[in-house]
Amino acid sequence: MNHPAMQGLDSMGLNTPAYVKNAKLVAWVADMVALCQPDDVYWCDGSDAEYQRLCQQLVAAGTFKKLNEAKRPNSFLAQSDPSDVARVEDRTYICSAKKEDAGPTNNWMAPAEMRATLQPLFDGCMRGRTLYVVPFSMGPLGSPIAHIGIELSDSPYVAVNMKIMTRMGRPVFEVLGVNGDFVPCVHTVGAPLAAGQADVKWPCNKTKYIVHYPETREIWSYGSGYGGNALLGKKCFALRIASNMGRDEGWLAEHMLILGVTNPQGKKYHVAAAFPSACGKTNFSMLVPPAGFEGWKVTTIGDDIAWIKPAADGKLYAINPEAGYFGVAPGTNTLTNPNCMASLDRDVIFTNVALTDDGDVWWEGMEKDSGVTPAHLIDWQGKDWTPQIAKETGAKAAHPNARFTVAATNNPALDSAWDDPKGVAIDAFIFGGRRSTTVPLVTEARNWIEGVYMAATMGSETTAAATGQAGVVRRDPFAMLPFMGYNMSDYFQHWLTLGEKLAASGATLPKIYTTNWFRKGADGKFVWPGYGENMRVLKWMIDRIEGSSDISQGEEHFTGVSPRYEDLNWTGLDFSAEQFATVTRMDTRDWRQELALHSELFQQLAYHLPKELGETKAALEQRLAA
Ligand code: SAT
Ligand code: MN
Repeated sequence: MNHPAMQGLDSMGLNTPAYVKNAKLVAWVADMVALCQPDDVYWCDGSDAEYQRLCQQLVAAGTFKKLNEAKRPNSFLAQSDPSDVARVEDRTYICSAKKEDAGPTNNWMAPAEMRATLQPLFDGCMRGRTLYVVPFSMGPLGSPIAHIGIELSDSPYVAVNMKIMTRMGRPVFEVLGVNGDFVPCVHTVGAPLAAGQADVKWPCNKTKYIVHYPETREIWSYGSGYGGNALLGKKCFALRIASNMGRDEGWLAEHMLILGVTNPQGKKYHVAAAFPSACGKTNFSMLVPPAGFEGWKVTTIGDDIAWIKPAADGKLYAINPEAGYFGVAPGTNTLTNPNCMASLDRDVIFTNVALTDDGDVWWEGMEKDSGVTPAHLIDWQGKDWTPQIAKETGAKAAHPNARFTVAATNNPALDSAWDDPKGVAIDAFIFGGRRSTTVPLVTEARNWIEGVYMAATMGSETTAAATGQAGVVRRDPFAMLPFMGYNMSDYFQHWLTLGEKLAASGATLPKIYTTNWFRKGADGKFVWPGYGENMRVLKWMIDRIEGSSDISQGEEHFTGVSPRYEDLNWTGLDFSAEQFATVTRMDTRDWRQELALHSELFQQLAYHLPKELGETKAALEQRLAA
């Protein structure tokens, strides 16, 4: 190795620890240091002492507020720049060599052109700051399903969040060894400091780029310090880059929670469920079975991302590549998600929630727990907030996309196999959109191809998890629209091919369901109670998987099989047949419009669209006409 980095590490100020032996890694860090010109380089070891030190440093810098130790031990609040509060989909790029390989749903720029664009932005971008080398494993260290990434970031906020969200620290270098491979992830807030210039609480840049080079498996992120824009193990690696790895290697990287559900006889099932951002994946993954479901238990393997690989036994095994939850705070309370609230008792980083006068946190929805709204708060923008101000101006105390970062091990409902390198065998997939009309509570696909069709054509109303207008219906295939790392139609084909292979091996394929918890009544209010009550739907799915129960029949209609009122267990819930009809009704006129939107989607995705999907649509249209 003739790279300057290997000749005079110390003279270049890389501070490389002696235990780091990977020449490719050191050479890359040297290159990035030369480009970004940080004042210092710090290699994270992932220790608790380091976490505490960095948090103290963030407190001193004004980025973190230490919360009241008696009320919320070992917890901090960050309030971001008001312009940096969510993922920026219009600034997110898949820079494959060929435009067709990024596909019509992604922003694309030729790699050389993007590199030329980013070069001047990254040149000196970390001046006056420390570059943190953040080694992390997505998935249990050393698991055959896991992969390693190294994030270089000038944000200590990123370093401490990555400590919670991933297996981060020194053991990663051991797995990496001398020749091991890693996904290089470079992140900067894009706010270099001149000599003597004071820093701001939340440095970021108006210009933002979230860039992926799928062929070389690189991630470059510029200008944002928030969530999925900056914690590059999450959406950038575990979904956009990993979807490319999965296509090449025959596995799936999905925007799915993973849960275990155990029946009163002790039999356990595993379900992976895809919902768009901020549609309740965390809540579903921590579901507490309601009255009428005594003896049932739901346990969490993951709340956001699943890596799923076929094994020799013909089953699909899933791991959660993450180690923590970056969940939406507003709306979370002991009624909607008691396990989550218990997880948040201590050791949490909160971002963009409100601060109470006694040094604790608050967000909209918490009043349902205590019955009262605090008389005074500091809102997420650092301004005074009172119920009166909220009434007059509509100001929210917490940003609608305010988040908590917390370790999975804080979750009282954590599954005993959550960290198992083998993963868990999946019995069913669920795809759930947020739709106020048209789509019924739950439908089982008749077969794998129809299931892929349902997932591919899923629509959903947008949420605050992305900047832009919330509440607009858009097609969100597999809940992967913002996270797909290659051409969407090739991804549909990947799912079809996987199903074909599994079927050919004689395996029983997981069943595929679609759900919609979000149908509204004439009064504009949600009809289905959701949250824990979703257990009623989950149990019906398990009845269907078992195929033995006498209430498992359901009723076939033109898109699949749905339960009749009498097929669900209603013990403990007052929900009338009429209300049930409101959330399950299939209106022919609505569905004609819906299928027209599927046609529109298929036109957009025409390049490489699998012919099976067109055929399935034609069959649907025929059944609808009949
Ligand atoms: O900001 S994140 O991308 O991590 C959250 C989300 O959109 O699901
Ligand atoms: Mn998500």
